Amino acid sequence: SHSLVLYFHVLFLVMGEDTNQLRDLLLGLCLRTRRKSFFAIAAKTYFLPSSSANPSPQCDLANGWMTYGSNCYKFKSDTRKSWTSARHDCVADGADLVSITSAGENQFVTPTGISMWMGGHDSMTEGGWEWTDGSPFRFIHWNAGNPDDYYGEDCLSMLINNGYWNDDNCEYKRGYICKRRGEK
Ligand SMILES: [Ca+2]
Ligand SMILES: [Ca+2]
Repeated sequence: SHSLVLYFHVLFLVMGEDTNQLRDLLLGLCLRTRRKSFFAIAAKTYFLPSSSANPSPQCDLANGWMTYGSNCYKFKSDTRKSWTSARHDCVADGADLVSITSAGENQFVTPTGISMWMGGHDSMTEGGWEWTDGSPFRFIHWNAGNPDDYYGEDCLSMLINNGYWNDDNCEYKRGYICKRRGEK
């Protein structure tokens, strides 16, 4: 796979410093192909933690953002998107899909109406779960029997009411939760 690495190295140089764009491209390729290891090599080489830092010190409450701890959250329960489209919408809003790092945070975001997408995925390496915003994947809250990779489920959704997690079909259209860091 030396030629593959060389190919992405050239691509990296061509795209200059826009590593976010390259990371999204690689993530998209991992989601669309079964040959994960093929693209994971390049992805791991250039996959930098994404920057969802919020330069503003407060959450934009007037536009539907909510505050929990030092972060801002927006619940998109009126629209349905695939995991990739949902993530793009969060990124366009200066955020990322939500990451969960504590039981309190999990409880805060637990939906009541419909299942919601979160930022967890194992599309790079099967079973290697990670958050799109680069948070450590330490706190876990799997529903019984999951993750089961049922027909290749690689994207993380949260079940209604109990807040347990399901590895889910990335193409399903669901509501979603965006999060951005609200520190000064
Ligand atoms: Ca999986
Ligand atoms: Ca599952």
